[in-house]
Amino acid sequence: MKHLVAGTAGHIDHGKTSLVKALTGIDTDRLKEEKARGITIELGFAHLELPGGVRLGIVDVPGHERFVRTMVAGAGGIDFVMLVIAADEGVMPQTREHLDICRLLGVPRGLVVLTKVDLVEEEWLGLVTEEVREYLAGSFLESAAIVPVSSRTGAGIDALREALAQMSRGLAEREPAGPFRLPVDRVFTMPGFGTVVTGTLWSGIIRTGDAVEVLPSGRTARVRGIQVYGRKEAQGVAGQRVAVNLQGLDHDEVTRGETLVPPGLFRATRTVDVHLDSLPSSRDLKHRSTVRMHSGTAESPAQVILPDRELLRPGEAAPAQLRLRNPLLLFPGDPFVLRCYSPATTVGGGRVLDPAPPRRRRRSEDAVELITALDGDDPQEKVRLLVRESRLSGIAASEAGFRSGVGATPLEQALHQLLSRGELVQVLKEPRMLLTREAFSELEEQLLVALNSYLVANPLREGVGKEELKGCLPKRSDPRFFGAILADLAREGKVLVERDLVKPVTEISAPVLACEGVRDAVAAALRQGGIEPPTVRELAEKLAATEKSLLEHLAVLVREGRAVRVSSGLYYAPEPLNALRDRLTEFLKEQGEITPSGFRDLSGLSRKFMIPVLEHFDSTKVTIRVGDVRRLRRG
Ligand SMILES: Nc1nc2c(ncn2[C@@H]2O[C@H](COP(=O)(O)OP(=O)(O)O)[C@@H](O)[C@H]2O)c(=O)[nH]1
Ligand SMILES: [Mg+2]
Repeated sequence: MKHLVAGTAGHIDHGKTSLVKALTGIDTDRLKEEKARGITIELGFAHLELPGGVRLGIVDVPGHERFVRTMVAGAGGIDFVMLVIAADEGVMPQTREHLDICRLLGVPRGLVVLTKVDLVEEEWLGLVTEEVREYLAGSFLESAAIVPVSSRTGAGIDALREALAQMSRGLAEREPAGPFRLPVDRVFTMPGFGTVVTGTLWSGIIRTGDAVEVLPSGRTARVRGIQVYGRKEAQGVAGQRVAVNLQGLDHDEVTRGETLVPPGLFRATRTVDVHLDSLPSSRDLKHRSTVRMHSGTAESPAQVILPDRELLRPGEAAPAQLRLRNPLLLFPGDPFVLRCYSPATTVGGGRVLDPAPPRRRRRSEDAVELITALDGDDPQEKVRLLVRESRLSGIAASEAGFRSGVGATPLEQALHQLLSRGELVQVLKEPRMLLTREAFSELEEQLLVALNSYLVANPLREGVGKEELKGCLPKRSDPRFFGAILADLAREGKVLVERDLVKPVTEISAPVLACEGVRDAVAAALRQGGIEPPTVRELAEKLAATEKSLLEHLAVLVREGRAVRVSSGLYYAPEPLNALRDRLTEFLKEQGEITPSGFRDLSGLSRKFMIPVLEHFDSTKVTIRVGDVRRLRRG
């Protein structure tokens, strides 16, 4: 059995509800007020079986201009439209508006039913048919069948049933792919059962026992039972009209406009990027104007942001951002309609391109490029530009899929290409986070700068702790990116990672060398030490630095003539060392030679200093060692 859903459309009193009754035997005007006033206020639902194994659900919509919003709710999700035009009146305002809405909602096909033919002459019928044909020229119903009927006499109803069967044969059932999605169009309570919601299932399969989340409210419930066209079923499938009995939810806790989805997968949004078509019959739509957005069974006041112009003229199309007062659950590709407040007319509509874009600067070329790509059909370009827009924050692969509407398989293919070409970098596995190569390099750069600045500020350290460096990532970036960035820096030989410490590799001491303050401190410590200065090890302890970095500082001080290397671990300030030399040469001039213990007495140095100093004077050719004594070396 093939399941399809058709919707009625057309001006009030043109005979839509009567037609549905003539076709199905079901009176869809159930409300007391509807009976009393003879008009449709709420959506009505009926169904019939057509030859060829088709079960056709019919959504009967109100034609009154005050209830266009209800019509929009009913027209969402239909497979084709029956445009009802009374033969005695012809095309009227809501005939036009409903046809516009169907076009904007992307209803793909339909047929036209000329009703009340019992009220007109044969000749008049010919004229009206011609008028209707002319009116439809250029629209998606241009070559649709026009079927004359009378619901009163039953004339033409069989022919209509045949036309419906033929149309249905040419239409494919919806693929029940993806998670289920049921925009609620009615809520009521059934004595003994509790809350029941109905709707046209847009995608997936909903089963008895399923957990559901109601969005945007976020309430959860469980499916206690399902009916499809009045019959109990274990499941409802995309394209069917279903009634779902919900457990754990009062009837006032869910309303029309909300959507049932599996829990935890989706979120409602207040900002959407869209492709916006303005109706040729509408008026100028200004940047920042407030309209009403209708999509599925939901609606919200919305502000229109035009990123690349001030004004959308009738008949033009443009990228736009809609800022919604109420959060709605929207998906890429969802059709929508925009209506003005006063007069309450339909001004345009289009398709959702990105259900969760950031707010951005207007006139951003990048943004327009992204929206345009999302409007196209190149999954790779969509993904690439979404990742580019995420800049240093990166974007999860699943989010790129959600925002672009690119399905799982094409998404994988696109990612595979982009990653293997190196245009994108995966920085995290779970969730799978993506950055562009440029953003990744920028983060690497920022870490290197942070590392260097740290070493300038802490000149006696030779590296930065990992945790400390991680904290240097920009706030927009996820600290969890750190691992991938550091690994890449190490792989490229830009840093050395030693256990918990990250060190620069090349020109290791450039920032350290630049630091005058540290060297001043070292030079001062040596001067203060006089003839018994702190050793390198002691200096390192005192200044909380590594010996390695101190040796770098000392090497510079030696070059600058501010320190003298006496042994590998001992440096002197020049003045006290020169004083020692002077005293020694004076002594040797008078005495000729000196023993180590003699030098100890002369200088007052302890053994620890005395030997290296004596050896230093030997190597600098002040003295010459002869056996156990030193003599002046004569140049
Ligand atoms: N003579 C005649 N009257 C009709 C026909 N179809 C509907 N009507 C009448 O037109 C009025 C409006 O019909 P209804 O189905 O409620 O129109 P809707 O507003 O489009 O749903 C009612 O009084 C109907 O009885 C028809 O085929 N022939
Ligand atoms: Mg009606």
